Amino acid sequence: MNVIAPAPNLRGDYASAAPDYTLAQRHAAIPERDHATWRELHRRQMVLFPRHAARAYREGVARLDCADGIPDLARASEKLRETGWSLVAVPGLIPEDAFFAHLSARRFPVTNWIRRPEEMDYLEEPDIFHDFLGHVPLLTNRHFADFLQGYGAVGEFAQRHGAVRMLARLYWHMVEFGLTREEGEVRAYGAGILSSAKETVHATTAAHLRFVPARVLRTEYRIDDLQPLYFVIDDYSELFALLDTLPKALLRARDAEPIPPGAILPEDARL
Ligand code: HBI
Ligand code: FE
Repeated sequence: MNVIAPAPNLRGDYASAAPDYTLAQRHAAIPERDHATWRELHRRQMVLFPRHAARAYREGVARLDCADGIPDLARASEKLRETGWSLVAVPGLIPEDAFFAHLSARRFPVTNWIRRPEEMDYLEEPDIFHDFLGHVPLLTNRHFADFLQGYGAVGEFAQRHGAVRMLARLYWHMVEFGLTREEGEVRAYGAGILSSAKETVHATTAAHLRFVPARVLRTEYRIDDLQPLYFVIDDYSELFALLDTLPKALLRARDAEPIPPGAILPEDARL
């Protein structure tokens, strides 16, 4: 109880959260107008997915079957049994150590509130639409699900070695804004892309670079605009495979010069 918000301007109910920042979702108490906001956001994104979203993501969305309103997190967790993940409700952004601890225990923190109707196109904090429709579908994919747990487990190392920033870049460029290639077509799987109508259309037509882990760990990002540049994998197993060498790669990235957002280097492989 009496947990402190990670930043004073966050809108979630941090006072009701447990020390691990979880709280009860209270699904039955969600007002109808919030379900209506969900349905409209969901409908708008579904139209874009056949053309822009990766296959594994679309399969996950179908599995979750959540067009009718804000999902009940306990019931949705049952659909993640195969990959061993469960969903927990949180008030919003939580401190890094708590976030990493949840991921390394295969618990995905989902914000328990949804945006206001005037924020359909953009809001600064993640809400349940971003957290759930953006992130949860890929938790049905074994390689991605294993990668995300491993990402969380490396968090403690990163904190001890002053490399959280580099680790956060990996999350940003791959978990939030990652793309993959399917039969020669670039498709989105990142949550920041697929929870935003504008970014969904932009991402598949913007500048693309082949995913190179060391490059991504050095690449800074902006949080207030469409991304100028995206990194493309061929398979989710590439993310899992990089975990073994991630601690060393974080230290190298920490000691290297950062690359500004959108910069293209002579050695970069454009797609
Ligand atoms: N908390 N709820 C929530 N969601 C996030 O994506 C999140 C967070 N806290 C910290 C954080 N992300 C990042 O700083 C880490 O990925 C590094
Ligand atoms: Fe996110």
